[in-house]
Amino acid sequence: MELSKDTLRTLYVTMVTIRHFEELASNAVAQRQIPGSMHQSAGQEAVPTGICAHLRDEDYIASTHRGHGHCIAKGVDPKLMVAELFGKATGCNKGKGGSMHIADMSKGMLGTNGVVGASVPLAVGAALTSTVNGTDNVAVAFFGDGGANQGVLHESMNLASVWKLPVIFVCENNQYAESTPVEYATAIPNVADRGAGYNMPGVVVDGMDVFAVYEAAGEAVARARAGQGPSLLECKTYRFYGHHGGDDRYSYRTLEEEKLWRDRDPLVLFRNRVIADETFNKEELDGIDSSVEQQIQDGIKFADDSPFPSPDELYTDVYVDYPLEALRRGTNMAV
Ligand SMILES: Cc1ncc(C[n+]2csc(CCOP(=O)(O)OP(=O)(O)O)c2C)c(N)n1
Repeated sequence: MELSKDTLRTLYVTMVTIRHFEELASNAVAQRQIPGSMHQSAGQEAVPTGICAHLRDEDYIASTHRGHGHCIAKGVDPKLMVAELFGKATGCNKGKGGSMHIADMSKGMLGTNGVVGASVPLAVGAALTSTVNGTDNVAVAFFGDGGANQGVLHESMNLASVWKLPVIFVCENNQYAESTPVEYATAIPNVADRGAGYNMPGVVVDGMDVFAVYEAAGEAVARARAGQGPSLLECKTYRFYGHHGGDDRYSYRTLEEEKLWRDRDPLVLFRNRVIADETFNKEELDGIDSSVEQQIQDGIKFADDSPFPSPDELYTDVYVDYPLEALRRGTNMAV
């Protein structure tokens, strides 16, 4: 597939932004000893990047506990995300959400989510909204190989197929659910094969190769927009760090295994390919790298300089302001 230089640049910028965000911003949180666990997605950048490159702001995504990359790829401002991780009032959710409750409705980002598997019914609901409203907006559910074994996933996939909803189920199979290897906990080698059980395409994708993800996602998104129903993509990938910051990953996997996957680092694979075919030279890509790194460093400074939310804010944003009168009348109002 031929991609324009602009599209390639966007893919690279997104992947590099995710990588620097995970390595700089997430580590900055650890250094400031901000409470709460954080799950880095370094190594998995090609997946949200290749998928979200096909999406518009009006399309929806529902994410997981490992969701920074999904947010960035869907267009959430990384500077506001850093402030959110720092718990600052300038954060994209006023500092009240943190890593596992980042949402930005203006970008169709329905939320990172600490409940494993919960992204899936949310995305199906969003896809139903598109159908009911007669739009061609699509919804993407990101979930892990562990999440793939939650019961709600099966109900959701079945209903989405019966109703031909515009949803793309994206399993990011990073080989482990916490410390549990996928082959230990999953009865079949490929989660993608479950698509057959719900009469939808199920495709295994090389999740380290952004070109492969982009191509597979293009077909699934086009199918959903055309009203032909859902698809399941299983992107085989790897997280380069532990389950969360405090995880001793070598208690359940080896350095040698890690090296095999790091040799297929999605950023390096991308660079090698576009340099070899002379679309970019090394200096151009290095330039993108340093400007993105600077952007994240600026975001960290912005977050450091921002105030914490005022104690007066403690009880705001707890419940949505729903027009009670409408509820009494039984009107189904959007909130
Ligand atoms: C419903 C539920 N069960 C258990 C947990 C605890 N938990 C948090 S992350 C995780 C592993 C998830 O693995 P996977 O879905 O493969 O995602 P990954 O961490 O690999 O990105 C578990 C079991 C949870 N948060 N929610």
